[in-house]
Amino acid sequence: MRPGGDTIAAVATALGTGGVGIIRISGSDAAAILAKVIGTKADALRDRYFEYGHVVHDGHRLDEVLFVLMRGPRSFTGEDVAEIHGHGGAANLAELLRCVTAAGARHADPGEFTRRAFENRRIDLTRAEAIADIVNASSAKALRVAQEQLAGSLGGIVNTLISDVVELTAEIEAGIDFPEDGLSEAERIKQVEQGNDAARQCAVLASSYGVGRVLRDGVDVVLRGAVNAGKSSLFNALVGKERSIVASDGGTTRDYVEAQVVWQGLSITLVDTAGIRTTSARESIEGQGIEMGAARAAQADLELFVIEGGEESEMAESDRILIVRSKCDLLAEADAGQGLSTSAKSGAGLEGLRDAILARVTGGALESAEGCVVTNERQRYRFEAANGYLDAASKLIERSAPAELTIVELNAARGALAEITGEEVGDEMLDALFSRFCIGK
Ligand SMILES: Nc1nc2c(ncn2[C@@H]2O[C@H](COP(=O)(O)OP(=O)(O)OP(=O)(O)O)[C@@H](O)[C@H]2O)c(=O)[nH]1
Ligand SMILES: [Mg+2]
Repeated sequence: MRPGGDTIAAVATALGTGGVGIIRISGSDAAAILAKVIGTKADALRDRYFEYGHVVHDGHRLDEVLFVLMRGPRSFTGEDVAEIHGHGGAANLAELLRCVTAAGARHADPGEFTRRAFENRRIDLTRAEAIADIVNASSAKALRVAQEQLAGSLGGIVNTLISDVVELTAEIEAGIDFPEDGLSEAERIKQVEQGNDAARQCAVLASSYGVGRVLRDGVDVVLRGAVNAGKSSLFNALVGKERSIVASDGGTTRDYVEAQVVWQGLSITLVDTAGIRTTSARESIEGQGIEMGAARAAQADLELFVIEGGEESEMAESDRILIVRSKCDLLAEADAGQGLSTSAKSGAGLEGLRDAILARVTGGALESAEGCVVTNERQRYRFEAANGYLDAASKLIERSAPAELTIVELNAARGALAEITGEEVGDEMLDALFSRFCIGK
């Protein structure tokens, strides 16, 4: 904790043109710096009052602004926080920020405001991470999960788990202090169940990361297949506009083409790639395109392998490969081959394809993920670790092992959980975590 650390400032709004842009200042000199740039006295500034004025530098009016001072500890960072709402636009905000730093503030590091909020115990780590997720949310579902986490849903669950573990530890410690009381069989079974129950909750949360990651980051879905298979036509039909060039001669798509869609609130990046065929050296541009497509497909969450209806697929369907038959409108009778039949021309099968893609990338868990889900790997690893320790503790209780051994496991579980909320966490981890934030957050 470092309340009253030096005073930091940054542009808090997105850079670019906009009606209004905000400079945020936090630290013990926030009031003095605000007063200086506005041309007033610090004790004339009222707490939590939105006021009108001008930022003046060297007797020269820089901008007409609204400003507010929020005295700590009832502020976002827990310190004195000032905001100057000027006109948007990168040049104007850069001038205002220069004026604020000339008055004594230092440029904030990425995520430094949120880090101060965490260090001054205004928010726990799950809520700090939720702020970054809200800012970066690219779909409605990602936003909802992040908003729930900001509201404290995950932090609340972790705190309940921690108290359960602490309670179980206390019971077991009592057994060491008063061995003569002994532990009845029923009590022992109850303790095993408590341990198992907490372990199970940790396992469920850890595995929710599969859906959480998809909700937060969206997924990449790549269309691949032989030249002329109808990939670009299918891509355009799924995107809903003529984004990729379609032509009857093979080798039309060279570079890969990307487009973002949002289906059922989930962000999906569709990627069209160059058709696969053996190319001679003369056609090496196409060869490079094919290689780029293969590399892009290797990073994707799901590959749609497109084959023309009626043809045999040389590719086997798997967890990350979905076989899609194109041009089914050209077939006289329904195609009973492997994969989903579609037609970019008639639109047949497209709805089914969308559903199949969503089912694949979410493991069918999209709807059940309405509650609390884990959205980052850091949290997942800690829940997995806690699950392991709790499982070990339960097994020790079950076979009446010495209480000291069980307590070691329970303490480790509590430690792993406390790292999720940030109660027990090292500076290195905080540095890594907050450096991923953008400046001004
Ligand atoms: N009848 C019919 N023709 C289609 C359909 N989809 C694509 N085609 C035709 O098939 C040809 C190739 O389509 P593209 O979408 O360019 O195929 P591609 O797989 O992207 O081809 P490359 O980029 O060259 O590998 C074009 O002449 C399209 O009009 C469809 O659903 N029905
Ligand atoms: Mg193409």
